[in-house]
Amino acid sequence: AHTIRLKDYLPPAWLVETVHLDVSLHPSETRVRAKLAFKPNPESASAPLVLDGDGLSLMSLKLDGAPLPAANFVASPNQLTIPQPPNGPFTLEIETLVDPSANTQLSGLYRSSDTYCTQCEAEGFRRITYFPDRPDVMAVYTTRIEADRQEAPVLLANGNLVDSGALDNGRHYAVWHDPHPKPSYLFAMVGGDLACVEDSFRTMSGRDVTLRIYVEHGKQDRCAYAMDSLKRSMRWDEEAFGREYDLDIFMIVAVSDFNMGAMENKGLNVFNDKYVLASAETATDADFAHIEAVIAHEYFHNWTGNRITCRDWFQLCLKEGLTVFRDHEFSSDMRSRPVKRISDVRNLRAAQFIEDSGPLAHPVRPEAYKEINNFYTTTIYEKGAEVVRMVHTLLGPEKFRAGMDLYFQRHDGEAATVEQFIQCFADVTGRDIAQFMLWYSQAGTPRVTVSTHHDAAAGTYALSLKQAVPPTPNQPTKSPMVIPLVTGLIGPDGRDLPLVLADGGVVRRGVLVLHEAEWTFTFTGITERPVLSINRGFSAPIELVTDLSNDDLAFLAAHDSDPFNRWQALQTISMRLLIENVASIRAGKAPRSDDKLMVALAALLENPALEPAFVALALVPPGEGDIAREIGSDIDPDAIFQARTALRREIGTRLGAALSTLYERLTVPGGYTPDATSAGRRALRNVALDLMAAGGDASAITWAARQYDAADNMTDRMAALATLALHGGPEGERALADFYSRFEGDALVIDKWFSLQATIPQADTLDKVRALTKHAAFSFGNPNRVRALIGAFAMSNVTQFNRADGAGYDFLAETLLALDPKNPQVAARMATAFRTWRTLEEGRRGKAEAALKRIKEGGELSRDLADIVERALA
Ligand code: DPP
Ligand code: ZN
Repeated sequence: AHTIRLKDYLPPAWLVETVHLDVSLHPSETRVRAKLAFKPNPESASAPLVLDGDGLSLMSLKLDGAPLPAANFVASPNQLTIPQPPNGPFTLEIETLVDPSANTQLSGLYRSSDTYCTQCEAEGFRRITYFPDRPDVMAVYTTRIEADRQEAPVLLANGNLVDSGALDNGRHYAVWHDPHPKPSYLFAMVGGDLACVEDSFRTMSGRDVTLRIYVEHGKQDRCAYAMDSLKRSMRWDEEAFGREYDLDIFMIVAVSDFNMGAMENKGLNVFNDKYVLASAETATDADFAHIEAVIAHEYFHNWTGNRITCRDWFQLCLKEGLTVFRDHEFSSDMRSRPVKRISDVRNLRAAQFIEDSGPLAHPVRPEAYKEINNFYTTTIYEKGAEVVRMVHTLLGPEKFRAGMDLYFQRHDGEAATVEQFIQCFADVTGRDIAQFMLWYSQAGTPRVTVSTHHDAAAGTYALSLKQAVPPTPNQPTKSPMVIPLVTGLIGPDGRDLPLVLADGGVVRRGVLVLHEAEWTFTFTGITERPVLSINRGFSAPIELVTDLSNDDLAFLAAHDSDPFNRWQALQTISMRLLIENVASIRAGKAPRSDDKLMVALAALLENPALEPAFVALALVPPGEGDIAREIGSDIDPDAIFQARTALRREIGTRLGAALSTLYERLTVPGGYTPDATSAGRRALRNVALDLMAAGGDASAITWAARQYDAADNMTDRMAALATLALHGGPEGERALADFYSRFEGDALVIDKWFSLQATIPQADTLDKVRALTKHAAFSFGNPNRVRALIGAFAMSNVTQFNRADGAGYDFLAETLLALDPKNPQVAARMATAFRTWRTLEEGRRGKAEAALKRIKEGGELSRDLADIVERALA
């Protein structure tokens, strides 16, 4: 397929001022009449009119009100060209016919359980009508929808409702007008028989906004948390960024078939129902936290994405990285900041660092793509957010806010670039941005190596830093980056020492900035040997290698004023042990245990000053993927699993008494509430239970069974189920069967049942997963179901997906070939499970490569799947 490059960007030759859509909904023959007012772009040379399409049937075409003779245009399903358009403004009336029921790709106009809905990002609008389907063409939309009143009593589109009424033959219509010019990817419309929950919000300037969440009938009682999250998001954006909502109504529609998490269409967000629906009985604490974060994320897009959009898709991080940063900050303010930061970094390492170290690595702003849908990645989103966080760290909160204010003021209503965004921060500080831009253009995770030297006689402490960015696809060599490292030196009494540089320089807010490939910072007035705490709060998204001893790390775990580094210190000690034990296990030797680690973990359990959610995170050893990344090559997933299991067993047995005390003490009184404090207690209690079971404590199985039966909420029930399924033998079987019959009618809960079974690290799991693909509740047509079963197996069951006999790879290959013709986006996303294949030991590597080649040669692949497979093999 054709490669699209950033350097080839040209402004559009034609702009669209207004779009009038008239859509007559029908299950298989929906008629779309689009009236588009074009005008030449004064900033570009005159050119033919070339409109994008995707699988369209053109029914009629008029220019300035008159049918256009066939000789004057060329139409195919994927393009409409008018070689010689008028010299000035003109209108085009395009009539197309689309089949929503046949749309299994879930891009464009489709049906989800009888509801008509749309998904236009990135390039779905061209599946509805011919259009210059690119984000720098921004128009004012008026949408008239007509439908059978019985089939679709609710008719929604972007903006404000301006008209509605009855028609003949049981049909009716609604007209929506959105006064804010927007790119086509933000268009949305919905038609269906939906229930609605309504609330309102008074904005900072005193305007009342109607808030509505539309869901399937009978699900209204599961919207309360989403609605509350929306109101808190609206308030927070006013307080933290001065941003007010700008229409009279804000609507969210929950649908059950959705490729992404949710979509920020102007005034009409469409959501995957898993990020809306929640009740104590059906959603876990993690689900509640995700709902809060996704509701906030989509709402925040109204300013970072919609009011200011992207000039082209290479700038995707401009809206996504920035909006993720904003939703992380929101959740930090709503919950515990340190706990949020630790969870975010854990996710970053488990997904982005892995992506960044393999064949799918790409810069935060890519320079070329074949299929843009494949670039909605953790690098664009999460690393993109880290880059914005570094701007915040480098500038401090006041200057950061000033830069954001300038960005909103300068670019409101525009389609902007990453340079324009960063320039705003340069302008408020007078700093040069050239080197910082490398974070957008260079892929790969920088590795910073730290060595320290204390000279007691001179009272100096030298901190030597070296950075290197590893090669990534098409980027063999790299330049040094700007790396902000929040740093502290901790004295023997556990307190931070003043940071005074020998050259008289001042360290503001503890931020040391590494600009060079190598640099030494020397501090004075340091008479006693301090312990270094560096990259506090994970101030830069880097791999850090230090010369800290395990005793230093244990000291940090106990004394660091930075909670992130307290957690990190324990992770580092564990990682060192795990890596050593992986090597031992492969050499046929027994893994060793680490008394000091156990003492440090025991101290956590006894420290009442620590938040339970923090302790819960600290008790979980580094994940299998992290350990593999740290080892880097010749990976044996079974040895990693065994080393990690041995450590969990050790924690469970050595700390058993303290864990069982915690389990009994930490019960959460009263009924279930999803607040962070209660959730933290449940998290710690459930981690304790699972570690006791991992330690082989038979009473843990009894407790888990009791907890499973007695739970009044999904968090405790699901945690007990997971412990039973992993360690409980027949108790596990019984509980899984019970869970299914309890929640049979509830698809989102049954997804948890599929996922849990797919992630059990046992030899018969693949057979069970194969059998579950035939289960009545499973469907390849529903992305949530596919991700719950196949995605969980391929992405989260490291040992069974990477079976030594290659059967896990074969299963995924077969499945992807079957899924690709139906839903290429989901197939391509799951194919990224192969992204680490080159790091595997030889036997598995060969089998994974063979499976990838089988996919590649498996027939007519979608552009989405072909792109991932080709890059994985390159
Ligand atoms: N809906 C996706 C998101 O909000 C893509 N824009 O990230
Ligand atoms: Zn987004």
